[in-house]
Amino acid sequence: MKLISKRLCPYCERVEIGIRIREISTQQIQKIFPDEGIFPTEITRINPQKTFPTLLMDDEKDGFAESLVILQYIDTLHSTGRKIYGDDAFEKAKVLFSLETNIQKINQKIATAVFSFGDENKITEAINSAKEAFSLLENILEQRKTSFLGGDNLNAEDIYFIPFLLKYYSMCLIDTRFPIPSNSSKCHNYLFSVINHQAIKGYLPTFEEMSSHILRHNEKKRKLNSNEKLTKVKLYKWPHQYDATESLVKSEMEKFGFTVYDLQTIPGWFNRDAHSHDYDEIRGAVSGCTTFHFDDLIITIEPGDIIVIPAHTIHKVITHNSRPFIGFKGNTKGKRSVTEHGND
Ligand SMILES: N[C@@H](CCC(=O)N[C@@H](CS)C(=O)NCC(=O)O)C(=O)O
Repeated sequence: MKLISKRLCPYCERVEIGIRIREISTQQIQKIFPDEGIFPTEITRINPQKTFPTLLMDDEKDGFAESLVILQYIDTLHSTGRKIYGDDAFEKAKVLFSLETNIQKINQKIATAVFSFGDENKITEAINSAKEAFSLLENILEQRKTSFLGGDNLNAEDIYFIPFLLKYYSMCLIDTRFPIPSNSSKCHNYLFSVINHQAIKGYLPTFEEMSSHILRHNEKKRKLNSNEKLTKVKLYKWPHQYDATESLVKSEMEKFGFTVYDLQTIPGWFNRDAHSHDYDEIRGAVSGCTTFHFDDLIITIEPGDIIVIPAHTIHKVITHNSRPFIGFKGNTKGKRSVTEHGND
């Protein structure tokens, strides 16, 4: 069989841990990491959700997905390792019962903290969620008095949330506002036993690898958000059937509620490096043409055009012709301030 996986994916890590505990050989299940983490189109018929992990049968014509379903399936395979859902139907039912109730709840809370990382609007919710998860986990460990949730070894209950727990701890290396259970807590001992377990140590990515992945992921998210801002750059074309003049452009701009403070002439072939302002900026063209270059958007303005650029939007201004450009500048504050961003 083939397990279609993705690096640093907590759902794939669940299956990875399961495979190690069950001692499933690479002949039985071979792990495949498609290039660039792109889901292979030839198997979308098998898993239209296109999620990792997906398990492909030997003939590669059939298969299924969902980490928890795959975990249950590998528990039925013939192999030397311990079962992860227990040895009989009663044990399995108890594990499933615990998963459906306590464990799912703990995982949801840890996952909330992990997935909201980097979003300042969600920081309080994320911190509270983590605290609640640790208090639930502490209670269960206290009641069961075992090293792991099902006894002396990892079972499906631990596997369910360990990948998320490890991601949480790697996040704490980056942002110290997130709570970590105290050294004397059961949660702390639990984590220590988990990271030293033979199915985990050396197999899952290290905290450092995970935290640098989280940082890269956040950087992508931040860029996406700033692109969203770019789509908010607005261009208003001259609405009249007579030519724009200095005073007409100024009064048109003032209709937007901006203070227009500067009539500027820039020479032909002008080239202004990347910069941004901490206020929404308005520009109105009186004569000539110039061009605003945003990360993924280029806008040329001609006489009468008005452009509104949201605060913190990085842009360059380039005149792609030899003629001077005359235009007004304004903002809601009435005074200018600028942040340079060089050529990056
Ligand atoms: N409920 C699914 C969730 C799987 C999932 O969301 N995987 C993520 C990767 S961590 C995914 O495939 N995302 C789409 C993608 O990466 O293209 C499971 O337990 O397997």
